[in-house]
Amino acid sequence: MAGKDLLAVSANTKIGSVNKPVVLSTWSFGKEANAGAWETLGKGGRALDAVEKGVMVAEADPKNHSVGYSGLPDRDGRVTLDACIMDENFNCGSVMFLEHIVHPISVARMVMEKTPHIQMAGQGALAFALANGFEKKNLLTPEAEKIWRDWLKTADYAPQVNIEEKLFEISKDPLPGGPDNHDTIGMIALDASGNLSGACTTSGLAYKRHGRVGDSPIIGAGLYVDNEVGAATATGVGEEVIRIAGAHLIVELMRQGASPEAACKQAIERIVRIRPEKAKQIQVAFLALNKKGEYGAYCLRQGFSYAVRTGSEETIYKAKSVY
Ligand code: SD4
Repeated sequence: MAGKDLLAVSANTKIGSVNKPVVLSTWSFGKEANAGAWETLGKGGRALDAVEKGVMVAEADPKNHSVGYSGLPDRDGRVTLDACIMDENFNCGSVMFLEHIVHPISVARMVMEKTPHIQMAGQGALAFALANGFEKKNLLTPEAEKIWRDWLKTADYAPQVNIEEKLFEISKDPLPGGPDNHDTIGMIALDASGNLSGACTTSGLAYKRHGRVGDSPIIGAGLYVDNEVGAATATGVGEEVIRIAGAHLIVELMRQGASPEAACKQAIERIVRIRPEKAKQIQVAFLALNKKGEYGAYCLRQGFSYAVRTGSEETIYKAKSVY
């Protein structure tokens, strides 16, 4: 990432008028995804279309080993994907534990629009996708497979009480590409009509147990949108996000008057309060946007950045952190 556009602040200040359209995404790779979203938002298009198109950029990127195609696999070598999407009318759709599909976000949207359901998982979700024209593809690229095979050399498959602790210690077990290349993309947007939507998509924690599902496809945890109030999304260790229903919590805090950054901070502080020891060892980050187009973020550990696009301006911010 270019150092010059990495600002050590984490909230905009345009209060009193609505800052729209605007789109923000987790991590610095969100910059390319925002550009994808801007093709829709910049023309006055709908936030829902923008966030779907935007995160598809990350899902298809072979250099991104944490989302979609070329995501790092679970410990059995299987790439399993989680994604969800939510619009301005509380419509939402989700897929989890989905294999072989490059764009899980579009399957999630199809669940939302073509079924009476919200969540679909595993083989059933795959069958639904294939029946609706999605193509089956091997998502494990040679590069991701090599990274996994290198991990296997030291991986301990024997069941242990604290094996998850070991896997979650991001700082001790950095993934290739550095600290900005290991996580979910969550994207939230406010369109020219003043409507909010969001999308969240991931291959989840690398080397997770086969069948593990994180926060990213859980409405209210990895993503939540209330068009009267705002939207929030999450990245990091999903178990801790689910435990506090993170994205929903942040939206409710904004409803009570908190700024986006203050709401994210309170959610992070709740994680610290309920799991103080674990909180020191993992990363969780939240990103929020309110109805006025104000945005902000907060994270547990230093190192979380996020990308914001407003008009022709594209900025990568570094979020404030507890540790
Ligand atoms: C998850 N929040 O599955 C997602 C992404 C992740 O390290 O694994 N981040 O928990």
